[in-house]
Amino acid sequence: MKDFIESPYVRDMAKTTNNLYRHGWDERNGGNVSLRLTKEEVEAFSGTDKVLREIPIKFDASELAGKYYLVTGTGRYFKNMIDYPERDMGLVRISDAGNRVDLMWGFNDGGEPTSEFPAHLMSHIERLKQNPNQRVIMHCHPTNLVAMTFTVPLSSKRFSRTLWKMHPESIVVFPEGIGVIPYMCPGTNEIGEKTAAKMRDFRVVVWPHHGVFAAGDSLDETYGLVETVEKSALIYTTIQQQGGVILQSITDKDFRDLIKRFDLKPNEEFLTPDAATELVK
Ligand code: 2HA
Ligand code: ZN
Repeated sequence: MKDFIESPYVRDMAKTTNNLYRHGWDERNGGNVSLRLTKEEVEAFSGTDKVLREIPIKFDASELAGKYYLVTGTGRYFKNMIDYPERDMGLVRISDAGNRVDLMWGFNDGGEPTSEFPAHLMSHIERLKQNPNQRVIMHCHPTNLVAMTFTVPLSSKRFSRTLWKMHPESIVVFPEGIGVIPYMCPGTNEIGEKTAAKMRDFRVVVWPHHGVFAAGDSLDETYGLVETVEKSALIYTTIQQQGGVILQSITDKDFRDLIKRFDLKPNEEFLTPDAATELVK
């Protein structure tokens, strides 16, 4: 039996956090990721069968009792995670009472889960209700999307339609659109609650002037979702640098063609243009 450090989960987490760093979306200790694993997946590797430490959490996670999460550590740099996985990430199991986690592997210098862990767990609860295959919550700071939160009105519809119009891939990859919450203090249960509420309808929730929370079935898929959102935000930013005058764009008729071609179930409310949310007048 291989040790947990040799599992594909640790390797994929190390690779993903490294990609997030190299993309410039997770400077210093910015960003955090959690990946749900099943009991069977954990038990297929050695070194995960005893509780190393009990770590209290400031949120009632009893709905997730017994579930396992591989999660990045508070204060850890994504730049380093690939070299020090056993120090900078940990495998935790939610206790039956939901008020602490059992550390099963990792955080070997005394570390603890990310400061955004309550927001992750609240989002996991909501995404599991929508789709039991959802396993990943990813928080990062994609530059162009964050920049847009200073210049574009903070409306989910406005952001969604603007990004959809930047590239045909956008409506294909996030047909439900993206959610935007007001600016709030990070690391609090309040921002976690607001984020999770939006996760009912969206896999991507924008934190204005800060970053994004994204959900998905796998690390690769969640990363790809953020990549697609950020690519559209980069195109938007580049348009502004070219003078900002839009002469032509992807139209609502083009959306209809994409919906038909890719058999999409888009957010109907966001499909209807209204004056307040239009990019191209
Ligand atoms: O983990 O990005 O929002 C560091 C952060 C907090
Ligand atoms: Zn952050």
